[in-house]
Amino acid sequence: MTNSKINWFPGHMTKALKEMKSILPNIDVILYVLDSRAPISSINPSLNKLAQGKKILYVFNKLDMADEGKVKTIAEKFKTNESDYLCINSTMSGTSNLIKNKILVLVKEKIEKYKQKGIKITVRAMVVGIPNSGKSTLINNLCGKAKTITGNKPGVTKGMQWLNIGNNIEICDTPGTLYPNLNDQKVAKKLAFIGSIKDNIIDQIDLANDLISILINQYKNEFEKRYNGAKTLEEIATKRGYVIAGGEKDIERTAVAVIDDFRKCRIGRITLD
Ligand SMILES: Nc1nc2c(ncn2[C@@H]2O[C@H](COP(=O)(O)OP(=O)(O)O)[C@@H](O)[C@H]2O)c(=O)[nH]1
Ligand SMILES: [Mg+2]
Repeated sequence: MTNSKINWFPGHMTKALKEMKSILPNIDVILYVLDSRAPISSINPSLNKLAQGKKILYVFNKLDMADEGKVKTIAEKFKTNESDYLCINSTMSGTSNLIKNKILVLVKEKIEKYKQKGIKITVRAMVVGIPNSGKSTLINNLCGKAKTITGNKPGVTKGMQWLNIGNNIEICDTPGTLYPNLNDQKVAKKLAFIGSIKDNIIDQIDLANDLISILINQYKNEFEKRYNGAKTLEEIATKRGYVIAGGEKDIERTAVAVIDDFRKCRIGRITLD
């Protein structure tokens, strides 16, 4: 790995987690949106501590861009008594019912318990995840023609709205943004590859070099096919004819192009854990 270090303002994370902590008592299920191209890196360990005892539905999102076999192998490990998973493309219609069904199964015991007392409960869910994981897309998909519910009901925090998505489920209209733990630079790099961390704080050449070494290691065939056997930024620049005036290779442009190829799935459907 190269030396350029990715930093983050820890203040963001502290504030987000504090907000989450105040809302969590009112939530039955957390919809934890992960980017299937780097699902393990999309997890914030601090939330897991806060979320102890809550039901969690891990949503492996952007499956259409990821290595499906690898994602499913990883996802299986997230199925416990307290949690389940779904691998989806949340831009597609039809995923809404899959999610609702999973939510109802996770909260089945609570629903049954109240049913025996003659009470029909409303299940409350909240969408959380790191920036760009697809939280807003998922909320839009779940809402359809949802009705907004506000008011002085217990459990309704000021300024927060609940949306009735049917099947006696309400979801919080604003997602909980989680900031990734960038103390681990390997995690930070993977999130930078998929575009979850703003490019302007990262050296693009370093980033592309790191991406290339991971891809050659894990997705050799796909990489060689895309770049016709070229293995370095220099070689790719030559193959592509990326030169600046004077005939010098344009490595910066090549780096940006490789990162863009990765993000647009032109190298293939890739998952980096
Ligand atoms: N291909 C694909 N793109 C998605 C998916 N979910 C979200 N996106 C795209 O990812 C980008 C970020 O999504 P957004 O919902 O704004 O993420 P948020 O920051 O977590 O709210 C947008 O361009 C979405 O269209 C998915 O399942 N597949
Ligand atoms: Mg959003």
